[in-house]
Amino acid sequence: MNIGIVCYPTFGGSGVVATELGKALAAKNYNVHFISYSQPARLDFFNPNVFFHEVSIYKYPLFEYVPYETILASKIVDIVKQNKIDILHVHYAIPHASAALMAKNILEEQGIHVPIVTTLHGTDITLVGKDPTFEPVVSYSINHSDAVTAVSESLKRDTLNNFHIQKDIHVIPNFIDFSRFTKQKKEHFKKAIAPLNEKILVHTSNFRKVKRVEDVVKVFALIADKIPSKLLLIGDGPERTNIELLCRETGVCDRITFLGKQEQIEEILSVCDLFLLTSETESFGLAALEAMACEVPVISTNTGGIPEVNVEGITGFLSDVGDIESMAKNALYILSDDSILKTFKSNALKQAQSFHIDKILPMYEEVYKNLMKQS
Ligand code: GMT
Repeated sequence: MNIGIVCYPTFGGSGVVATELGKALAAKNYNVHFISYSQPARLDFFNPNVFFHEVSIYKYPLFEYVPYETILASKIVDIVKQNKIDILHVHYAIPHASAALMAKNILEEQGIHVPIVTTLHGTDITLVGKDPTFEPVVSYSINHSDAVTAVSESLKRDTLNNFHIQKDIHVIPNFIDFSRFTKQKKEHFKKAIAPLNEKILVHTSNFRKVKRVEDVVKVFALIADKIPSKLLLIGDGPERTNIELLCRETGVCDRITFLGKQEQIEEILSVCDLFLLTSETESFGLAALEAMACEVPVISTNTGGIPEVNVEGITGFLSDVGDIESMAKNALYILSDDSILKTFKSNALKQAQSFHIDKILPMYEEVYKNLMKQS
């Protein structure tokens, strides 16, 4: 089967899920054609079943804003025809689902039928998509996709609450490829980061406002006041400067390291003791799941789909958004006793195993096969 995957190429979130899904499908002998405006971050290897098609941005003086959706739709038409694409799977509704629908209609007129699967990831529904600027197009795109999936029960509920939906939404959770995300022996990393055997806390994100990274720093300041510890901040984004200023103000700058964007995140997670996720909204929290796969328990907010991943009192703890004291108290409970920490670490791994790619991939295959039967 030939599958087209339309996604963002960026680190984290929907782009990572799309890329990992494509890689896994290619390993099962599907031909996978990625369509994006640049090479997805984790698509940095050779596989004879994987193809990448770049959407080249056409610049013209009249276009203050390049009409990306139109360019993407035209590219999809071309790729579907040239590569006999059987299924087009788009990740993140805006503008991928509407561009795919436009392409589908054009192809239909030429006698080519290509079913569209739209996977909703989070901010395409919760933050950006429900804004009146996008809502009618997002509602239309969901209703006219041939199949729709959401990465958590919570995201499905949000979609039904915020949009006028007549379509069935299948929940297919995000997944972990354990051949990559597994605890590795990296003692030299640990020694370099925490030479006095301090506890190592970590946060990874795109440093957008929705992540409330300032809360990570505030929680860490309360923890560092009580036990020797270090904080690694991985990623980059618009809030980075504000976070750096806050680090200085709170006086914990010397114990915080900004690592920027990291490719081999699993190597760093392997030496960490606790993951902090303080988001305002989070449809799933893939970053937390990746940490758990590397045996790192999670202190998080209880928003969106996070409770479907992080289990209260088992793999970590969940607090209300902004409740810094509660998050710090829970973190100290886990970190203060090595036997408690060990239990949480092993629980985190066990819970992550329920999201093993081998369990989740067949759910997507089932969706594809049902659509093929109907075609
Ligand atoms: O905002 C982000 O974190 C990126 C965003 C995306 O769609 O690119 O991530 C969303 O999708 C991820 C993969 O399904 C989920 O794990 C994240 O929870 C979700 N982010 C939010 O809901 C804020």
